[in-house]
Amino acid sequence: MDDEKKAHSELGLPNPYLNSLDGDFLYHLGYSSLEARNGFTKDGVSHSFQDVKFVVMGGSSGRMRSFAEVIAREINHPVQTAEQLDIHRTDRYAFYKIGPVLSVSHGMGVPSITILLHEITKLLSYAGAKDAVLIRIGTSGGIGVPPGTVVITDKTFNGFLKEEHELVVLGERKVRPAVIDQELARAIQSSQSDARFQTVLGGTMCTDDFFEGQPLNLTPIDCNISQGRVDGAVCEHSDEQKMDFLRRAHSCGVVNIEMECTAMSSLCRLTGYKCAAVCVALLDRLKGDQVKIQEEEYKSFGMRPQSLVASFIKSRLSS
Ligand code: R2B
Ligand code: URA
Repeated sequence: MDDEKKAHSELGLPNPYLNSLDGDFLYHLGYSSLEARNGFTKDGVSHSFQDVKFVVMGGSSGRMRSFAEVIAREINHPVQTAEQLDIHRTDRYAFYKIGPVLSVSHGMGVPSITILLHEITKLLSYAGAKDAVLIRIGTSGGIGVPPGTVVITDKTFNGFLKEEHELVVLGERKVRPAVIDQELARAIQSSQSDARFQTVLGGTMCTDDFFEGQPLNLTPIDCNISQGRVDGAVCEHSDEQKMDFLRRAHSCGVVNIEMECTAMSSLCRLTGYKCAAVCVALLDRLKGDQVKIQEEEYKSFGMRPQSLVASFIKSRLSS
């Protein structure tokens, strides 16, 4: 189907085939379109997705369990324990509902977050929660920023340093714009209440691999060095090439590297949801590749995006 002629479904999502589905089962979440529309029951209590205003996503299930409790405290939710807030139906993604906030894990990398984004945006649309915002809280490798800095993404780049997301559909390469909401990024930065850490607005590069590069039929020298690590099980580029690439990325405005942001920004642009990425830098990649961080520091760094996003949600809910 031609991009320009693409019809929207009655839901407002850019897929006309959704109109003819006789019920839609969101297989990886374990909820149906009927439950998204009408609500569901847990422990004898009725819940609805219609009131969802924020979907906070992060790679690990533990982080999203922690965030469920953090946000419950911040917004004085009547239920405060993760066990009671837990609404997961499958083992694929951790899933908590804290009033108007969903706390969901997305796993590692573009394929994993993409599946979640398709299902969660359908869930929100079936429920009529069309103005919900999606925020990824995560970890990343910094470029030219000290470890512990929280980066709020204002541009999302792929491994070619383009503000695009590439995918292969029906045997052909498809390129979609990967742009992110500036106003939301600035609003998150200005809601910081804990002054014990630095935040920066900056570019985030999304890669399909933590170590070498993306699994495309290109040599790394074609500039697609991606995270460019030289400490993977395989490495076919030199440390000098890595440093050249990281410096080039930095000169394009990239201040951190992670593995999901272009998929999120491009899919959210198409589905009409605003999104943001708030990731702490665990290391400065200009100084090395190994993530050698003490457990206590890792935990405290990991809490920073949670604290910032909790302040943002609290301020939005009280305004
Ligand atoms: C950041 O950290 C993970 C890899 O360690 C990945 O999910 C990401 O984006
Ligand atoms: N996550 C990444 O994707 N890269 C890093 O260097 C650290 C965390």
